[in-house]
Parts: sequence; structure tokens; C-alpha cells
Amino acid sequence: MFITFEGPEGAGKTTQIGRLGRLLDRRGIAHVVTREPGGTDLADRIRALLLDDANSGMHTRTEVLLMLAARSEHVENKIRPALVEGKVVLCDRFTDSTLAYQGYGRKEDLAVLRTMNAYATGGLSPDLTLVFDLPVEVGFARVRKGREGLDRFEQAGRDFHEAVRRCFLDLVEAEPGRVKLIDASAPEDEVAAVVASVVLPLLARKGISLG
Ligand code: T5A
Repeated sequence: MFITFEGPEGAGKTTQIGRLGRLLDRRGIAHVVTREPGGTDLADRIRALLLDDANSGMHTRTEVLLMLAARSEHVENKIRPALVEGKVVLCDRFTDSTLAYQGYGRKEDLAVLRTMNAYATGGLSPDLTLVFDLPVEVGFARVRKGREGLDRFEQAGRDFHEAVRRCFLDLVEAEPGRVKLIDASAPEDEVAAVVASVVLPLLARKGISLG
């Protein structure tokens, strides 16, 4: 069972993935929590290049290729082995972020990005994707409150981040079976309750014992 957490900056994905992980712990459900870009030593080193604001001159195609190089490492050395062991994998961002940031945001060709995503993942796609949606300015207010400084992606302009949000909403509409919308502007406990109400029944339907 492969579940991805997606959405604009500051939507609370990391917070909610941690909470769901602790819930699965309490239920005795074997799982792995991971994130993109990153998730393995090599992919984390690529992540550092991608986020470093010193690399502001990076060409968009370089950005795409680094993102996908990190993804193939992550899929083959962490995600797929965990799935083969029967673990639930919770991943903070995945292929949909490439469509949102490099496609809608940087305006790279979506069909090309879809083909490259399929190549990088060896065809692996999530069973369930939760899109945490909230207004761009609310997300940024949270990001600024939580820490100092903005990374290379956070520094892209307002139009860029509105386009990113639009992509995630379009995916909810285009793939309602896989992609579920979560109102991320609600208080943290309420969001966690909604996440649990979507994920736990699905795990049960897949035959995973809920403890
Ligand atoms: N990227 C990634 C691409 O361009 N292409 C790709 O293919 C991929 C995979 C990753 C960057 O890489 C880009 C997208 C990203 O820009 P990152 O640091 O991992 O960089 O960025 P994010 O995933 O966006 O992480 P953020 O930390 O910015 O956002 P989160 O994880 O959504 O939010 P979280 O949980 O850290 O919360 C932010 C703050 O809000 C508070 C938290 O306590 C925290 O302070 N908060 C709430 N406050 C009020 N109400 C709630 N319900 C709250 N929930 C959390």
C-alpha cells in the first residue's frame, strides 16, 4: 500500500504524515515514512542541490533530471523494497509534485514529465494520494512562522505557487479514485481525523489488520 502526501507549501503534509505514522504504530501496522526529494543517502544529497538557494541559476531541465534521478534512487532502494516486504509506505511528495512544480510552475511539457515520471519510477504509482489544499498565502504564513529563510522553490513567485495549487486541484478532479482532497486550512487535529477516516478504511479493504 503506497500513499503519497501532496499539496502546496506549508500545507501541513509533514505534520500529518508524522501523525498518521504514529497512528499506524499504535495499531501495529508495519510502515515506512519517507519524503521527496530525498529518502536515501544519495537522494538526500541531490535534495540539498535542488533546494539550495545558491543554485538559483539552475536550468529547469537540470532541475527535472535531478528530481527524477533522486526519485529512481528512492523508488528502487527504499520504496519498492518496503512494499515487497508488505509495509505501508507513506511518502511526503512524489510524482504529482513534478507535474505541479516543474509542469504547472516551471511550464515544462506535462506529457514529457509524465513519461519521465514513469521512467524514473519503473511504473510505480501510488494507491492513494492525499492533496492537502489551502490558500497560498496561508501556507506561506505557516512556513515563515515555522523557520527562518526560504528555499529555492519557496522563493518562486506568487503566480508560480498559485499554478502549483491549481495543478493539485486539477489532479483531484481528473483522478478521483486515487487523489483525495483534504482541507488543510482546518486545525491540525481535525485534519488528522479526516486523514485517518480516509486511510484506515482503505487499509482494511486491502486486508491489512487494523489491530
Ligand atoms: N519539489 C518536490 C518539486 O519541485 N518537484 C518534485 O517532484 C518534488 C518531489 C521540497 C520542495 O521540492 C519541491 C517542492 C518543495 O518546494 P520541502 O521542504 O520538503 O521541499 O517542502 P514541503 O514539502 O512543501 O514542506 P513544508 O515544510 O514547506 O510544508 P508541509 O510539510 O506541507 O508543512 P509542515 O507540516 O511542515 O507545516 C508547516 C508549518 O505549519 C504548521 C506546522 O506546525 C509548521 O510550523 N501547521 C499548521 N498550522 C496551523 N494549522 C494546521 N492544520 C497546521 N499543520 C501544520
